[in-house]
Amino acid sequence: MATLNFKPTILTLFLSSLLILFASCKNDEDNTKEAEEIEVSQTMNAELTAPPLVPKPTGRRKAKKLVVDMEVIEEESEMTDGVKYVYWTFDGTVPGSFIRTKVGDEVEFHLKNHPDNKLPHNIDLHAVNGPGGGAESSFVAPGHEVVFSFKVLNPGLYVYHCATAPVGMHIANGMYGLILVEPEEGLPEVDREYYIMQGDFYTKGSFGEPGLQPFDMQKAIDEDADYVVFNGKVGSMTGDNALTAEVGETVRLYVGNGGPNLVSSFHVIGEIFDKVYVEGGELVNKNVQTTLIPAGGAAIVEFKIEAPGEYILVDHSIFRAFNKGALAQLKAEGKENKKVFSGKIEEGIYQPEGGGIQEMPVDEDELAASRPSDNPDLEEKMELGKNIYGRTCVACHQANGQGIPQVFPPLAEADYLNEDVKRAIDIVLHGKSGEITVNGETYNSVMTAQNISDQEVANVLTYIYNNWGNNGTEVTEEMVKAQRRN
Ligand code: HEC
Ligand SMILES: [Cu+2]
Repeated sequence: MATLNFKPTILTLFLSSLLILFASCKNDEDNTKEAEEIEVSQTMNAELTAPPLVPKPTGRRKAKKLVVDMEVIEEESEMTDGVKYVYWTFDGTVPGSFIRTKVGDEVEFHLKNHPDNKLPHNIDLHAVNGPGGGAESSFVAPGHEVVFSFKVLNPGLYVYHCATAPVGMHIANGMYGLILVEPEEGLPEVDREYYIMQGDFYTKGSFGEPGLQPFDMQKAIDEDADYVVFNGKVGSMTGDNALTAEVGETVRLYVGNGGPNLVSSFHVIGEIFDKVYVEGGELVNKNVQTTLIPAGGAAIVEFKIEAPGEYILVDHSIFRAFNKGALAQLKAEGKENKKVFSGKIEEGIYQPEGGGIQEMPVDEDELAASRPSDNPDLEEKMELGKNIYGRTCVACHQANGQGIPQVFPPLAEADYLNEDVKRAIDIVLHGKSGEITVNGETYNSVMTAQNISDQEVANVLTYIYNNWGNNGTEVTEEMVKAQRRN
């Protein structure tokens, strides 16, 4: 009996798999075909948002004629403290406004080029089925406006960018953004959504060199980036601008990479991506630590926040994170979940290397202007110290001196600090490595010597000692000089 049944079974299997194969091929073709056939009901102005915000989900709404209104703006802005750059932008931000559509929408795109601009621009949307992604039809000179339209057929997260020659230069100056095409039924609901885009920048001066920095074509050709940043500048999402979420919430990040050159190894320190829509398409991967985001590509990542604290978003090509700016923060508030957090996290905490981590520029003019009187009073010292803290120490020791568990020791209510002021001065002057214990936790990492004047050391330490529950020591320039001689 068994042998008799064998052949028909195999044959049935074979035939049915053929059928499935055939059906699924047919299905794929049908998808865009069907999308083409979707009727649009009304006209609606697209909600556009500046990063890191995302427009409202399309939910169950029907396909519409969606009017997108964008303006190209060339403007000077800040790359990092004391460093300026002339950005070319869609809507005045890097990345440009987030566009949210759904399959079947007919997008009527209005692209304006501000009359104060110097150059023509255009837009190539990767969500477009058509030559140049709209580039040819959207070429627009300063003081003009063009209109073109397209129907969105394929769901996914797509990059748009300027494609005017020299293309690399327009992208390098910040001309990119994301357009999301939701499936007809919409994406599953989540609690928070954010918009993040990485980009590499090439400047005449090296990282942190103050002043207005022009674009450096040769470095761009050599792919030798001075800045690798999220959302157009160093610290766009740190400190007061950090992303936020609450414990128990699901977070969805729309992550793009404008390039022009570098591929991003996108990672969140302390989290695991529950879901990744690989390359922004339909394929969902689960339980991912680091996802690759090509230049001119994107990914959607989702995770649930299990424990409160700070999560650090990085390009895990890690020198880019700690030395070129590719670092952002997500702060999660809520109840401790000891069970989850005392267990192992994804890959252990990264042991940062000391070398020039986030070494912030010193602007000589700014310094001169802020030179205090010969005998600054405590209030003045606190003010100056706060500035220095914000410029140099905050990157590691964090906004309220709380540090980062296992990586950067706290300066708030820190027994190690309060025990010995000479030792603290020494650490700022000469750096520190080897194991130390602060508030019962051991740290074994490297702090590089801080390249700041004696007076600045005095001010910043005075600020720290007179804050966050520390013992109120006032550190004088003389005390620092004495340690410097030691
Ligand atoms: C690049 C990251 C980084 C920067 C910037 C940095 N530190 Fe640190 N700091 C560390 C690390 C790491 C340690 C622990 C070193 C070890 O494990 O031996 C440390 C230790 C310390 C300590 C002793 C431990 C404690 O908690 O009291 C003090 C004091 C301190 N830093 C002050 C400062 C001050 C002031 C600044 C700014 C002027 C600063 N640090 C900038 C990384 C940094
Ligand atoms: Cu352009």
